[in-house]
Amino acid sequence: MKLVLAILAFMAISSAYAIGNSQVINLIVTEKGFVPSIINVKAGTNVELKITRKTDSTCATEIQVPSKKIKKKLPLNKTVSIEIGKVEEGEISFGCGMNMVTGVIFVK
Ligand SMILES: [Cu+2]
Repeated sequence: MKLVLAILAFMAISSAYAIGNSQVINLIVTEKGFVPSIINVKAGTNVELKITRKTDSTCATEIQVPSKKIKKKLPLNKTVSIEIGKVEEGEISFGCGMNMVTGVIFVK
């Protein structure tokens, strides 16, 4: 029982979880920007971002992942899904439309 509770607590805290060979990262946009803004994932997995913008007090009303040529609008309080695809070791940066609010995915 204690173990189950520990696992549930871990799942609640962790913003990243793995399903087979893919990883889903839940992000929110707040006044502070992308939360979390630093993300760690495992190389060789398929990465999907699920982003929910929670505030209008941000210029991050869209997200772009320049290295993947991805750009998507982030409507308020709607979860937007972005398939990054299979990732290799390195860094993938993302940001708002003007790249002022940013974040990084570290792939190890
Ligand atoms: Cu911006």
